[in-house]
Amino acid sequence: MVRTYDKIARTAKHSSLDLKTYLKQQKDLVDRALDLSLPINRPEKIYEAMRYSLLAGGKRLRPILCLATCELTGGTIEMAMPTACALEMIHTMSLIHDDLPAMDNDDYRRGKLTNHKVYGEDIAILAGDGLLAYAFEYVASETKNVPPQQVLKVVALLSRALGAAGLVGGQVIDLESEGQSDVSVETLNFIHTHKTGALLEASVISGAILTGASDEEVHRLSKYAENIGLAFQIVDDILDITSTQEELGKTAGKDLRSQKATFPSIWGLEESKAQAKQLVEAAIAELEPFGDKAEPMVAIAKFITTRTH
Ligand code: GRG
Repeated sequence: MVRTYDKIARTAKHSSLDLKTYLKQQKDLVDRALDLSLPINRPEKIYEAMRYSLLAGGKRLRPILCLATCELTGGTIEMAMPTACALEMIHTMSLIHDDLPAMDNDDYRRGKLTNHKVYGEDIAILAGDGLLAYAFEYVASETKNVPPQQVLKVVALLSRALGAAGLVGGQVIDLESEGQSDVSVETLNFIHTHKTGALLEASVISGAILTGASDEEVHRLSKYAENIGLAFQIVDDILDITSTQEELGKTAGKDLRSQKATFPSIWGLEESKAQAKQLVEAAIAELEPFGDKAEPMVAIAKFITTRTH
């Protein structure tokens, strides 16, 4: 079946790279693909809850990164779209669970009420579980024109990024550190390389793995991801202080109120901004051997420090 997004992909090719236009085009592609990926079925309530959060907006940074590295290493949008969608399903499930009263207890996400505020805690937990399981089904059953061993590698990569070696582990240390006044930079780095960095890294690497990119290419992309992952989190901490709820689409100033250790609480705002800038420069340096083809990846790295939400 020729999916609608294949047709859009062909017309959405970027000529000279204007970051805003590029991000908008890629986001639109991803939004369409996500909408198609999860039709309502029985029991309607759970599909509605899953779609509520999946289609609630968001920057779609993780899928955009996956599509970009697939193209960068010689693949097509079509090859990477199921993985790109799965990354967003996984990210969305982690947001649903993170917002639950037992975790971060938040009422707003992506400018809307959180999933449990609309559907109740029981359904929100299940909506997250449903999205997580479906993400893997979707990669395995919808990826076309990619050798099976490369698809298998992506499945293993995503699983590792999610479990105790990734998101789950980072979240555990984050919960443990709450309310502690003496959290070290090392602990903060551990939390964020796992909680935020692992899935961003999987997003970057998965696009390249689908094309069978060389170890050298994957290594460079992994270093790029490590750097932008940390920069992304530092900026997230800065925005929690400097932005409004309207801009963020979620409760602002929460870190300060819950006395959470953040990069600005340790380094101050200016040093945090300088560190994020340095990390983005280091990320861009890793792309040098890719030449002009890496323009979108350079632009995405720059977006990390200029974003406002
Ligand atoms: C994976 C099984 C499993 C459990 C999840 C809840 C949890 C365990 C981990 C928390 C992970 C988490 C919520 C990390 C925060 C990452 C982060 C910075 C989110 C904001 O990302 P953006 O800015 O958001 O890309 P949008 O809305 O634009 O997508």
